[in-house]
Formats: sequence, C-alpha cells, structure tokens
Amino acid sequence: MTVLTRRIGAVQLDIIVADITTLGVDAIVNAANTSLLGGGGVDGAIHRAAGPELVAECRTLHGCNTGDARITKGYRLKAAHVIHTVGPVWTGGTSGEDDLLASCYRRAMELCGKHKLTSVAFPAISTGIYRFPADRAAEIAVRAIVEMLPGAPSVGRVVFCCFSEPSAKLHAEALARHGSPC
Ligand code: AR6
Repeated sequence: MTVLTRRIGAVQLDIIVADITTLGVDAIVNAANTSLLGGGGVDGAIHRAAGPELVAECRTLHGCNTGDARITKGYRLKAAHVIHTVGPVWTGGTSGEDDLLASCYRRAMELCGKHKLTSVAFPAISTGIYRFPADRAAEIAVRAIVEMLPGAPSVGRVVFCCFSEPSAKLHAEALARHGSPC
C-alpha cells in the first residue's frame, strides 16, 4: 500500500506499508546486527526469503560495525542485492545513536552509488528490537536520504518500506517537509 509519493529532482521517494522481502527493487536494506549472520525481525525475514546462500555469503564478510553497511547478492529474493546495515541500539539518545542511525542510511546510499543501483528500499532501521523512538528515527531517515541523493545519482527511486501504518504516517510527515508532490 503506497501512503505517499514525492519527487525530489529526478528521484521518486515512496512511503509504503509492505513486507520488504516481497519488493522487486535493485536492493533491499537489512536491519542486521554486527555479526551479519541473521537474527529476528526484518533480518530473520530477509534471510528466510533469500535462502541459506545469503548467510553463506555473509559469513565471508566477517561482520560489520554499527553505522556501517555491506552489500551481498539477493539470492532467492526478487531484489538483486541486499545491503546489510547495523543500526544503533537505543540507550537513551546520549550515546551517538542519532549519528549512527544517519550513518546507516548514508553508507547504504553510498553503496547504491558505487554499484550503480537504480532503486532501493529501506526498513525503519533500529525501530524494532533496537527500540529507537520511531518518530525520531523517521525524521533522521528522511533527512539522511534527501541529503545523500546528489551523491548517488544512479538512484531514481527510494522506498521507505514501513511495516505498519503508524510507522508510514511518521515517515510521511517527515517527507512532507521535503520535496514536492508527484
Ligand atoms: N518488512 C519490512 N519491515 C519489517 C519487516 C518486514 N518483513 N519485519 C519487521 N519490520 P527490527 P532493529 C520492521 O527489529 O530494530 C534483528 O534480530 C519492524 O516493524 O527488524 O534494527 C537483527 O539481527 C521495525 O519497524 O530491526 C538485530 O539483532 C523495523 O523493521 C536487531 O534485530 C526494524 O525492526 C535489529 O533491530
């Protein structure tokens, strides 16, 4: 379900409510942990849908720091690639959580630019098991993506793939403060 579409320059930004594992985009982003070896939430769903080849490739990466990102193939997913990023665990907001969360979106967009990807879908990183406040995370996500668009000129479509309508509403409110309606 598409909640809001906006355009910034040549880029279409969509806010949808969906299961990210079903999307046929160049890359879906995974909210992983530092091991990159799978877990619960969206990470578990992506690994289940991609099949065991995904964890096998992830093993070769030897982990990922919080705020950083790595790219793999998508295997049995419709998406050709998975960008694995590690969001911060929310511990009250005074441990650099905001900057680390923004860094996840930036590093993922850098990989999109480097690999000339044209479309990418993000879940609401850190807002589940890692307990980052959803409203604050939505604002950080939208701002980081909008700031990164010039640095990833291959990207023509960015999807904020929310898992609930309240989450989509928060992203829509943040995105409404940027760009113009399609
Ligand atoms: N499609 C889209 N969004 C989803 C899906 C899905 N299939 N499933 C969950 N979400 P979380 P985190 C939403 O907990 O907070 C794992 O164990 C969910 O509603 O998946 O970054 C990792 O291995 C929420 O809005 O990730 C780490 O240990 C958002 O995705 C840890 O959880 C993120 O929730 C990472 O925690």
